Amino acid sequence: MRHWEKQTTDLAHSFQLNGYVFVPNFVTGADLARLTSTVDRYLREIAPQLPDTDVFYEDKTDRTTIKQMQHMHRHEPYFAEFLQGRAARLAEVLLGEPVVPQGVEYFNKPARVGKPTPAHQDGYYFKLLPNHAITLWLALEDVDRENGCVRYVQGSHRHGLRAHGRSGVLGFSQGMLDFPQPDDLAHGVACPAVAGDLLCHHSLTIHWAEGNTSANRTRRALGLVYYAASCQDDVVAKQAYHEQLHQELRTTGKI
Ligand SMILES: O=C(O)CCC(=O)C(=O)O
Repeated sequence: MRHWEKQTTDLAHSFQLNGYVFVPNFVTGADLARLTSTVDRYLREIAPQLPDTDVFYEDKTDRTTIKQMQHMHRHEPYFAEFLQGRAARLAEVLLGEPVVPQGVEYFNKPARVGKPTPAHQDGYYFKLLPNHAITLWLALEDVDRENGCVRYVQGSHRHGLRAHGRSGVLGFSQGMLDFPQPDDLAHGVACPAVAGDLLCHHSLTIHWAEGNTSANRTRRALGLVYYAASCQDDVVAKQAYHEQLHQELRTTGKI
C-alpha cells in the first residue's frame, strides 16, 4: 500500500476544507522514470505530428518552446492507462463519488519565455452542474517560485464561480476579471514540488502561476482531469460561453 492510500480520510478532509491537497511522492522510482521517458518520447515522436488544437507553442517559430499539449491519452496508450489507474482512485476519494476520466494534458513553462498562467477556475471551462470536478497536477521535475509553481487561493472553491473573460494567453484563453481581490492574496499559497509530487485541485479553486524567470530550467507537469459522475453538462452556461466567444471574435474582427 502506498503512503497516500493510508491517509485517504485526511486527504479528503483537507481537500474539502482547502479546495486543494498536496500528495508527495505520488509517482516514484522506476514508475517515475518510465513516466518521464514516455513524456520525452511523446515530445520527440508524437508532438510534431499533432494538430494545432492539441499542441501550443510559447513561440510558434521555435518548436522547442512547447507550452501545452492536450488529449495525450488519445495518442499514447500509456497515458490512457495512467488516467484510469490509481490516479482515478485518488480522484474518487477526493470528490467523494465515482468519477469519469476526461483527459491528460501537458503544462510546460520553457525557461525565460514561459508566461504566467492567468488566475482561473477550471470549472469555468468545464461548464458542469454541479461544478464538481478535479484536476490532478503532477510535477515532472522540480518546480518552485523561480520557474513558476502553481498557486492556490485556499478555500476559494467554497465561493462559487467568479467572472472570467478573454486573457489573451494561448492555452488559457479565459482568466478571472476581478483577480486579485485583497482576500485572494491573503489566502494565496505557493506550492513548490519535486518530480513525482501531485497537487489536486477542485474545479472551483482559484489558481494561477507566475512565468518562468529561470535561465535554463523548464517547468513540466501533467494534468489529469476527472468529472464527478453525478455532473451533467450545464447547457445554458455552454451556450452563453459560445455566444460570448462569438461576440468577442466579431468585436476583434476575427470573423
Ligand atoms: O500549470 C499551470 O501553470 C496551470 C495548470 C492549470 O491551470 C491546471 O492544472 O488546471
